[in-house]
Amino acid sequence: MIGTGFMGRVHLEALRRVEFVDVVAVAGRQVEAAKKLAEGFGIDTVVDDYRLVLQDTTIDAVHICTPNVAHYPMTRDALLAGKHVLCEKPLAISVDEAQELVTLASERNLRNCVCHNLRYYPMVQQMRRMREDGDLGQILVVQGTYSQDWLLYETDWNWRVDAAASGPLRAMADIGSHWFDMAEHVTGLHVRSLCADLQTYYPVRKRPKQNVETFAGKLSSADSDFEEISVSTEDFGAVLFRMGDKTRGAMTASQVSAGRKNCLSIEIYGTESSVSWNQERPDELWIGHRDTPNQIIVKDPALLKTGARAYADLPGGHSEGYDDTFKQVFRRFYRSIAEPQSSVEYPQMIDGLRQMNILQAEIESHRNRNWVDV
Ligand code: SOE
Repeated sequence: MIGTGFMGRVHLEALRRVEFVDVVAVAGRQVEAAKKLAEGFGIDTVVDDYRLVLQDTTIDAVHICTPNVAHYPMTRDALLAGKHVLCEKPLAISVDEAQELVTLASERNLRNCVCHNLRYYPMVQQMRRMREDGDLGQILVVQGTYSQDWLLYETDWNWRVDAAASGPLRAMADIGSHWFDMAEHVTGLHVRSLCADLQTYYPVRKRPKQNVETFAGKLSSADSDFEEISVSTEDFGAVLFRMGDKTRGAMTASQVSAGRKNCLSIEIYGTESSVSWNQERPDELWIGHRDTPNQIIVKDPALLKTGARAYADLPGGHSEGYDDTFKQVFRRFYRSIAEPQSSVEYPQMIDGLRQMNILQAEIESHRNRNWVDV
């Protein structure tokens, strides 16, 4: 495990639920935090420099849960050391970095995953299987949002705000990439062109003197000492886009939407029927019809299509949520390491490269105020 923040802990907890996988080392620059995390999970090896464990031949794979700017160098070092790599999204901070990682992983025939885990809520897989079976017909419209409120105040801070750690984009890279990955995964279509409008509401934020973990700023005391920091990354983005031949869409990504805690919402309208799903009510799926009553399915394996049922471990009425999606990805990632011929049922670095292409187009479109091909 490389990285000991919010996502490092989420990965460690999910890994403990995957059969036949043991975590044997934790790497983190804040050694005390790394030691505390490792101790809690009974992990013996703790290092402050991840390169110290890459030469350990007993280690098959590494998870990279560090700020975005570190994804490329760490993934590259791990692939060069012959490790399979599961890297948090976004894969990198530029198309060139992402392309190099895709090529390297392919040349060395190493399993590689970008953690777009939100695909693996059971009802998201139900939407995908419905589309594959033709239940939606031809996709006409895709729309939605990924909205949060944890960076609403000028005193809210996290490494994601700082371009030096996050890369040039924030809301669009951090959560917009989840939304577009899901839209492409569920529809089976690719974004072909887009027009983006980004907004930074606080060009100066007040950074608390002490480190603030992801989402933890909401609990910090209001009178902490602050220092004023210039911010170039966006709080909000709106994107018009074209998918496939005639599918059209619109989405927003926001980290300043009061009351939306972690709300990915997607609506897909086809010529036969439509579906709508919201991450804050993950066990429900709305199905829209023109000539018959609309439906709401509540997650129950008995009601799901066979392909979606594989992502529901619990019976109807037993909720499966955010943490469970990581278990579903990791189970399939490690199965593909143990059984190299098994099918790859998780997002790979080629998918991460696609998201970098979309992000690069968003930067260009916003800067030139025009449509850009992806
Ligand atoms: C913060 O926006 C964040 O932790 C993202 O970085 C994760 O990818 C998302 O799953 C939840 O919110």
